[in-house]
Amino acid sequence: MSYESAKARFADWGVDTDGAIGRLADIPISMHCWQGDDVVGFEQSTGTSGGGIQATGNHPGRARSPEELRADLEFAYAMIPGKHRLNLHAMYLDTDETPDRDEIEFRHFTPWVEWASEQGIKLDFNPTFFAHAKADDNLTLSHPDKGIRDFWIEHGKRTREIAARMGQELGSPCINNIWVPDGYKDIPIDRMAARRRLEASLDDMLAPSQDRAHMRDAVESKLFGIGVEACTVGSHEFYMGYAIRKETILCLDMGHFHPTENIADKVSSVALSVDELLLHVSRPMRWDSDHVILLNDDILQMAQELVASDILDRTHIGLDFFDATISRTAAWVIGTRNMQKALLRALLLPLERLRGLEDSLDFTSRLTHTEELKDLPYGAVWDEFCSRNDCPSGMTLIGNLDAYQASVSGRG
Ligand code: RNT
Ligand code: ZN
Repeated sequence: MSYESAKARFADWGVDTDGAIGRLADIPISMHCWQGDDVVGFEQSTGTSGGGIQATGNHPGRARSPEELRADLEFAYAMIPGKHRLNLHAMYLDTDETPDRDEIEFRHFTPWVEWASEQGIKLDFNPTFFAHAKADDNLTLSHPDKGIRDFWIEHGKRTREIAARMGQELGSPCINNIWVPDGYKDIPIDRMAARRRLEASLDDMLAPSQDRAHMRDAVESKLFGIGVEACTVGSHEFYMGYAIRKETILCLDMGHFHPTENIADKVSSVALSVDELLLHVSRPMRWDSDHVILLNDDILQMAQELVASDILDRTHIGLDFFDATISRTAAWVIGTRNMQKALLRALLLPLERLRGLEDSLDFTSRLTHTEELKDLPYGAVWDEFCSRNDCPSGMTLIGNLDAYQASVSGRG
C-alpha cells in the first residue's frame, strides 16, 4: 500500500500520519553498548560479567575492541531511522592505562566522546558494579566491609563526574544509571542492615552536586538475580522510595519484576511520584533473560502508556538486552526499530476518541475500536518514516544486515 492511501485510511479515523512521523523522529532511544560484545567490556583483566548477568551463545562477530564496537555501532545506527543515543558502561573505557574502577577519569573515555561528537550522538553512562573481584560476593555498596563500600562509592562518584563532563561536552544531560547486583543467595538475617548500608552508600555517592543540565542520576531496582535468589538489597520498593525522597530518576527494567507483572501498568503510577523515568526495555523469558525485544504486546503497551500518559518528554527510553546467539548488530537494529515501531503505533492511535468512549463507559465500542484499529496499515507509515530518514526496510534491510554480519564473522 502506498503512503498516500495509508495516510487516507488513518485520516478516516482522525489520525494525522505526518504528525506521528514527525514526533517519532524526535524520540531518541538510548542504545546500550553491551549488546555489541556480550557485556564483556574493555578492561585488561575482566572475567565473566557476574552479578547474575548472563549473555549466552557464541555467535561469531563479537566486538573485541572499542574500534570494532564503534564500527558496529556506526553500521547499526545507519540501519535505524532517526538520531539516537549511546549508553556506555564504565567498563567500556578506551585507554592504554589500566585504572581500577576507583581510578577512572574522563580522559579514559575521551575517544568515545570525540566519536560521539563526530557522529552527532549523545551519551548516557553507568557505573559498573559487577565483573570485578570486589563484587565477587554479590555485595558492593551494601557490603559489610567499609573498605569495599568505599571503593565502590569512589567508583560511583567518578562515574558521576565523567557523566557530567560527557553531558557538558555533548550538550545534552547524560543519564548515569546505578544498578548494583547486591543480594543474598539464601535467606538473610538482617535485610534492614544491608538496606541501610546501601542507602548510606548511595547518599555518599550522590552527595557531590552536579549540574542537572550535564548529568542526572538514575537508580535501577531488580526482583532477583541468579545467585541472589533470596534477597535483592536494591528492590523495587527500596529504589522507588529512594528516588522519591532523593529526587533521582527511577529506572524500570522490564525484566526486573515477576514475570506476570505488567510493567506498562507501572509507569503512570510512578510518574505521579518521580519527575523523570528511565526505562530499560527488555524481554524477560521466564526470568530476566534479556532477549532482544520483539514488537509484542508488552512493548506495544509500554509505548502506548508513554504516549497516552503524556510522559514521553520526561521518560528516557533505554534498551537492555543481550543475545550472543545471533548477529550483535542485527540484535541492536531489530530491537531498536521495534521500540520505534511500537512508539509509532502508539502515536497513530485516535486517543481522544478512545478516551471519550472510556469516559462514557462504552466499553463495547472501546473494544471494537481497538480491535478494528489493528487492521490499519502501520507498515506503510513505518516504511515512509524509514525512507524519510534514509533508512532501508524489508528485504534491503535484511540484505544489509547479512552482508555486515558476513564482514565481521571472521573475528576470532
Ligand atoms: C542487570 C541490569 C543492568 C545491566 C546493565 C549491563 O540486571 O539490568 O541494567 O543489564 O547495567
Ligand atoms: Zn537493566
